[in-house]
Amino acid sequence: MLPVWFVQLFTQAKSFKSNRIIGSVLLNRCGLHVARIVVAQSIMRLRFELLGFGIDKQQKRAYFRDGFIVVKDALPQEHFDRIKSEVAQIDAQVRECRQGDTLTHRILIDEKTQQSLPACSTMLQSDQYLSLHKFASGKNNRPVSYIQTIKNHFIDGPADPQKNLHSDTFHPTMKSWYFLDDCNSKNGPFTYLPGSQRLSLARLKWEYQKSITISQQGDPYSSNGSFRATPEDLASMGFGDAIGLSVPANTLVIANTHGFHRRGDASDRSMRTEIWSISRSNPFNPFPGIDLPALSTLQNRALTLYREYCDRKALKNGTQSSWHIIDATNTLEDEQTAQEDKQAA
Ligand SMILES: O=C(O)CCC(=O)C(=O)O
Ligand SMILES: [Fe+2]
Repeated sequence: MLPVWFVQLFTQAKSFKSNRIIGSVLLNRCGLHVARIVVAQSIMRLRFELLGFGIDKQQKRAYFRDGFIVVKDALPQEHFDRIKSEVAQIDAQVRECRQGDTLTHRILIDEKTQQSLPACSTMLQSDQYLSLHKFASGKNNRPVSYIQTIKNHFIDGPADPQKNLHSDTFHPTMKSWYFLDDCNSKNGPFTYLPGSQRLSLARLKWEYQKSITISQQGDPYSSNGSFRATPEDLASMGFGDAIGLSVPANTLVIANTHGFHRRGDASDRSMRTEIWSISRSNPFNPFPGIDLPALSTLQNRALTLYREYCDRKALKNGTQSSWHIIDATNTLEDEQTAQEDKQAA
């Protein structure tokens, strides 16, 4: 595996467990992890600049300063209403992931699904949506988008691991949430530590120490390359508090999830639905790519095939894949119960 592991050093590969070079104590003592961060960050900065032409100056400044952009009233009310109603009526394949006591449901918005979501497609294909996402991801291609519903406290289990402050990857990377519901402390607002996407000496020192610890033994999420940070870690890096983005529906939040973030605590058994997009690419490649819609179709197809492969593999082992298909009628029942709970309260 050595040659494969070596080549992976120049990609977004981040697992300290499955790549023994990335997870080497000795090499991380020599600064391998930190070197990857610094090089990736420099190259991505160049790509942000390349794709930043024509982006509103204030949005650009906010993204570089804070690590996220908030666009309130992102669409005219009537367009928002149409998206909300077509999402409520969609009949498509739903996949579920169970993490702690939270259920996450996703519907991939591929070319086929888009046909039932005309208002949503108009947004996803609009110049405004695309140019902001291309800039924020440093990638000159469309993100992968889903209808995503987060269901807090819907199952018995330990605390939701997404509610611990973490950085998704060692390199800048983008996720966005176009909220179809109001977000607040009841249903867990997206929470971000402003400025934590920027490199500082203190951050690099923390990354250095963490990379050595994780190479020996770490929690499963950190070992997979999504470093978890404790309050003491944050204090050592000189950070204040993360802020919960309590925002009304029809708000678009775009974030660099290399910065520390988490799903905010939800006081209630509650849900939130959003059009969720993700765009990741090799941070060592200085070229932002070319925008061919065919590439996007291919990307969605590859994702579907990968999920199906995971389903078959899990089935062989008598288990369910981590993103397994569910019967969506249950989803409606869940929603009804949550609605009833809310009314009763
Ligand atoms: O759902 C959220 O608010 C954030 C979850 C998260 O950490 C992520 O999607 O990377
Ligand atoms: Fe995350």
